[in-house]
Amino acid sequence: MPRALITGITGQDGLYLSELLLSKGYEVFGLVRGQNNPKLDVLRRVAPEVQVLTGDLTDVSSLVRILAVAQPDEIYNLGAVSFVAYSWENAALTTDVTGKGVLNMLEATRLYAGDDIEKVRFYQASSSEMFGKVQDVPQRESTLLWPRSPYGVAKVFGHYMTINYRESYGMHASSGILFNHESPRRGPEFVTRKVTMAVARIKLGLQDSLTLGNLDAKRDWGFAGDYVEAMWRMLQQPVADDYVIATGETHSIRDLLDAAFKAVGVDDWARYVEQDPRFMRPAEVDLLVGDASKAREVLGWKPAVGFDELIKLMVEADLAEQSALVH
Ligand code: NAP
Ligand code: G4F
Repeated sequence: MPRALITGITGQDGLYLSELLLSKGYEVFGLVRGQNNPKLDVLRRVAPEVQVLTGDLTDVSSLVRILAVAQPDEIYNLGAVSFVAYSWENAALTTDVTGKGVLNMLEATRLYAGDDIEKVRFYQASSSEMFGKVQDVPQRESTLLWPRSPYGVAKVFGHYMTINYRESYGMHASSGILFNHESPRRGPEFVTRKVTMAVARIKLGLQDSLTLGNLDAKRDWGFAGDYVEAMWRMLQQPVADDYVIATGETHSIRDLLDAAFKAVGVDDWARYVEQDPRFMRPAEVDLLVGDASKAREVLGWKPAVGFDELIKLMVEADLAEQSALVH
């Protein structure tokens, strides 16, 4: 039975990846932060077979201890401060967790592997946010990185450190440069879920309006369930490498509003939506759209869920969740 360790297991991707690995017969260990993590209940409900180990990406000794217990064949480093807007207000924390946390995990992995570096495979959750002020359209693995947020800068550090461990020590370390991916498990602070929750609540008469920031930014949005499959495929390759994972389609926040309100039969959403500078960012990433042809050719990966279907399924999940709360 292969053994996997996932950091960030209580997050959106950690939950989907746990389900995927368990369905493939893996023994799954998850690093969980904090003495009473409120998201642990969801993990226990979704994937009760996961073995929980307590630690923190900023605490190297906890990582060394966890690796000694889990003895993993594969490590998926998904843990991060992942909300871009928050990263300006908490730049040092974001640097410590999202940036230096990757180095901590790589170094703990190197110590764990000892003389047998081939015994373990490492996945780093890199991000399309690293492209920032984009230098190519669409963005691919070779596109120059130009991050626009403390989060993006921290991800660039982790990305290059992962490449450095591959080149310096021969570690099987791969980075997935994942474009935005969403689901009903997405945190409510991210724009897709903020919109689908609000639309569901407006439909149910629980809320009157929705306040957003920049409506013109464009993102390449896919379904998280499809994207964790790509992570796993990367670690099954004979040689480690970096891959863009994306749908190749881009949509604005306005398109997102069209799709979400359409799912509840509303064509004219303008009367429900307000804008507030509070939700604008000091520096915006205007346009993301990825070219995932390398992943398609080498990994045989392609997304199954399209944009309209994704937003509809998120609205439907939020309608069910919000109605259950009131009834
Ligand atoms: P998420 O839902 O925000 O989950 C982040 C996870 O990181 C949570 O489990 C969180 O645990 C954990 N974490 C935070 N601080 C930690 C620390 N100090 N030590 C250990 N764990 C810590 O993020 P996601 O959407 O699943 O994304 C997974 C990864 O992919 C992240 O690295 C993210 O930056 C990256 N990524 C995401 C996307 C996307 O569109 N979703 C795209 C590209 C890259 P708590 O329960 O303790 O908060
Ligand atoms: O949903 P978002 O907060 O996601 P963002 O910043 O693109 O980051 C996500 O994707 C990255 C991959 O590219 C990940 F690495 C990262 O961890 C995270 O998962 O914002 C999307 C867009 C932005 O342009 C933002 O300015 O939506 C715009 N937006 C407009 N109004 C808003 C809002 N975003 C949020 N969160 N809230 C608003 O009210």
